[in-house]
Amino acid sequence: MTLSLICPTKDPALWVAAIQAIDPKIDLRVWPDDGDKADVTFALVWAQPQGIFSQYPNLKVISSMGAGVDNLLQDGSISAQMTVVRMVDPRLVSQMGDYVLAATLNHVRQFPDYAQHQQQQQWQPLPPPNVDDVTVGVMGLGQIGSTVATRLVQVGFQVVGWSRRPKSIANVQVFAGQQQLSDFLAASEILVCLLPLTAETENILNTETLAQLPKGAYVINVARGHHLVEGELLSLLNKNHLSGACLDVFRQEPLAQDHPFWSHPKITITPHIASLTHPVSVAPQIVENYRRMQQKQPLLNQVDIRRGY
Ligand code: NDP
Ligand code: OXD
Repeated sequence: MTLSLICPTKDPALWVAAIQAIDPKIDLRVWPDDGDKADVTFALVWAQPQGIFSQYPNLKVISSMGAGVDNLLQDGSISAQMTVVRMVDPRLVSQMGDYVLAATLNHVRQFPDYAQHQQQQQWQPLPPPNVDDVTVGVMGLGQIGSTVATRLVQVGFQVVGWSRRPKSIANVQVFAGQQQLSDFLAASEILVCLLPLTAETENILNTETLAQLPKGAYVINVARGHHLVEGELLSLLNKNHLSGACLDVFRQEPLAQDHPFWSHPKITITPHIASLTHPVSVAPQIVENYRRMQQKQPLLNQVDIRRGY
């Protein structure tokens, strides 16, 4: 039994070291030099070449190196004998909370306005808003979204959330399903997207939904670029229905050199760094799943392939 790392866009060295530090006996190989593909039963993957899994006749477990599995699940070579699992990393969740708090407070305390005033050497105090007068809407209340919502509550924001199924989170008003989406949007003065990318959520941030946000709303997309219809966001910003956006993810990454987002005065962009899986933090769950696979036990953090997350 062999574990192969298939991650052409990541440096595998830290992952290999983190796994070996827990269990040096695991036969660990790195694609493309992973020897006889028939030995490989467990693949740890990120941005794998599409179609690659058909080369591995005995592959049982495909473990995403990240939380999102949208790219992975598009791979037509995942067969019925393979189980897909993903990372649930407390460190990644906490980093995402930091990012969303930074973006919300940066907007609420008008730092972009003061940056412009500074350039013009303008001493111009603006009325300081209170966080408890601002409602933040979190779309997606899973491992990450529910914790982010709680962090926002702790800072003092009013918080509403939206998920597929109803749920209870202290001090968060939760809306569920398509039938409650409009009420959720109408309440969200700052919208944070933390949905997985699925057939149902692709393009969910579009004219129809964004226009239902209150006038002057601010949009933070930290989920996936394909949630957002970029031209429709630009149009609502240019018409002043939206006051700004903070975007960490894009339909095409890296963002094209001539993309209008680079220079738009109301858009802040970061290069898909809102939070990153940390190999040392997730190595125990990888090794645990490898052991469970060997002992034919249920795996941790399984993905429902049909549901798409
Ligand atoms: P989870 O799978 O734990 O949670 C997903 C949430 O979205 C659940 O609350 C689910 O509802 C809800 N949801 C799914 N589909 C729908 C739908 N059609 N309508 C309404 N709600 C829906 O995901 P995570 O919290 O772990 O991660 C979320 C995403 O964050 C990842 O998929 C990834 O794309 C992104 N991400 C981005 C990073 C970055 O650096 N920018 C880093 C890490 C993740 P329910 O609870 O009812 O099932
Ligand atoms: C992830 C990501 O899904 O980094 O983990 O986007």
